[in-house]
This record gives sequence, structure tokens and C-alpha cells, in this order.
Amino acid sequence: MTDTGKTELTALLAPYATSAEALLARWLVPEGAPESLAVAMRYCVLDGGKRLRPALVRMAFEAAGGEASRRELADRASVAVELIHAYSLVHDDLPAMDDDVLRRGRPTAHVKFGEAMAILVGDALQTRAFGVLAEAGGECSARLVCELARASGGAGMVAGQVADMDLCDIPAGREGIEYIHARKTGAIILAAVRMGAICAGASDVVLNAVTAYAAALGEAFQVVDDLLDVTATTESLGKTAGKDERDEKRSIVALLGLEATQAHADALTRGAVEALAPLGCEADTLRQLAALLADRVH
Ligand code: GRG
Repeated sequence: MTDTGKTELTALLAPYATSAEALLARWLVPEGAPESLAVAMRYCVLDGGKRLRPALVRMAFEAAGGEASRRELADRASVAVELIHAYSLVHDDLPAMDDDVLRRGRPTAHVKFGEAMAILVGDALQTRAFGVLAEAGGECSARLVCELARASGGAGMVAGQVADMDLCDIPAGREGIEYIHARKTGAIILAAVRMGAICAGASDVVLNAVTAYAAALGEAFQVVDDLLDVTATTESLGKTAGKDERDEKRSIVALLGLEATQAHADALTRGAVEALAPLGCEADTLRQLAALLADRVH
């Protein structure tokens, strides 16, 4: 990615990230939590990450014409998806899983606070995510809870992690890799976009269009992540580079090679943008985001 591209992605995400940071700080720690847990939760969530998923919630909300009166629901959805994402990173870094020491340029949770606290932080983040959604009350809130449960649970992100850790049988080759990508990475990205549109009260046409966009975007995001694992440095990623090959992980780059993987990422990105054809210029930020993510460096 060019320096200009990096600046453009940062600039596009910046207002969404600033808003997400404030909302996370407000809703992160449940009243009555022990201070030691609160400190560890703040360490794992605040002041880090691109905040891509909260941005997707908000961009989809805006693309679907969300009105100010429904904004708080979208804010809660933004926080909930980021809390699920943060919990998944904390648990993924544990010794029993990916066993990593670096995340967002800092020591991972279990390195900093010990393994027991890292597990408990993940538990607290996950339950808080559903609490933040459920506390809104009403029919839409219940629908959002269902969306997030489906995406993050045993047929979504957790299934992807089970497959990635070779704890179940999946097809060999590309089909297996795409099974993992769609669940481990894609499911939460899909949920973020759908939840944003649902908060806005989107029509079926709009919901179907943003769903197709998110499915292609999620796959493109993980394909680029696999590329970066090979081409980027630990410093620029803020996490350990070169892990896929070292840990003998299934990787689309190992299967297709660098050039074909890049072409695949580009085709997915074009597909994501094309899926938004039924939407007008209010979806331009989603279009722009797809292009910039394909060209990212971290
Ligand atoms: C522990 C149930 C469970 C699941 C873990 C998230 C995850 C599943 C594993 C982490 C490793 C990995 C490569 C996940 C794919 C998703 C991904 C690319 C995460 C990183 O997302 P970014 O780049 O991270 O948005 P930031 O730090 O910017 O938020």
C-alpha cells in the first residue's frame, strides 16, 4: 500500500474510530465489576485497533438511511461487535490457541495479566456485548442479539476457530480455507454490516445488497490478512508476522501464491462494490472502505 493509501484509510476510519472509542469507554465495564477486571478489560479494548467493525455498523446504518432517532441502537451495535471482536482476539492469543505475545503492538492479555485473567476478560467482554444490546429493549434489540449470537457462536466465529485449530473435519484445499475465513473472520464483519442496516430499518433490497457486500468484503479482508502475514513486518502489523507458515496454518497464499492471491483479493473487492449497486451515493463510504482495505498495510 502506498503512504497515501494508508493515510486515506486512517482518515476514512478516524471519525468512526473516535466515536467508537467514546462509546466503548462508556459501555465497556459493567457496574460493580472488580477494579482488577476493569483494568484488564480497558487494556484489551481501549486505545487500540482500527475499529473497522464499529465503522462498518455506522457506515451501513448511514447507507441504509438511518435516522437520528435510531442512532443509539446503532451505537450499541457498534460497541457490541467490537467487544466480541476484542474477546476473540484475547482468547485467540492464549497459549492453548494461537499462543501469541503481541497484539496491537502491546503484550497480549495473558502476558500482561496472566492466563486466568485473560480468559475471564474474554468471558466478561462477550457477555457485556450481549448486555449492551439487550439493555436497549424492544424488538429490534432482540433481532440484533440473534444476529450477533449467530455470527459469533458455534456455527459462526467459534466454528471457524474450531476448524482453524483442526478440531473438526473440513474439506481440504480452497474449500476448507474458505470455510474458515467465512466463519472466523467473515461472520462478525457480516454481522456488523447487517446490524447497522437493521438498526436503520433497512428494506429487504437494501439488507440483501449490504449482506452480499459484507460477505465479499469479509473474505477479501482475510485474504489480505493472509497476504500481510507473508509480506508485512511484525512492527507494521503490531502482531507477529509470518505465523501462518511457522504454525503450518491453512493459508490462501500457500495455496495460490502471492500474485494469484492478490488478484483474488482484488476480484472480491470489486464484487463487494458491485453488490452495492441498488444503493445510491449514501453508500459511498462503504465503497471507498472496500477499496482502501484491499490496499491496507496492517
Ligand atoms: C477465540 C472463538 C475465538 C475466535 C478467534 C479473531 C479470531 C477468532 C482469531 C484472531 C486471528 C485472526 C487472523 C482472525 C481473523 C480476523 C482478523 C483478521 C482479526 C484482526 O482484525 P483487525 O485487523 O484487528 O480488524 P484490529 O486490531 O485492527 O481490531
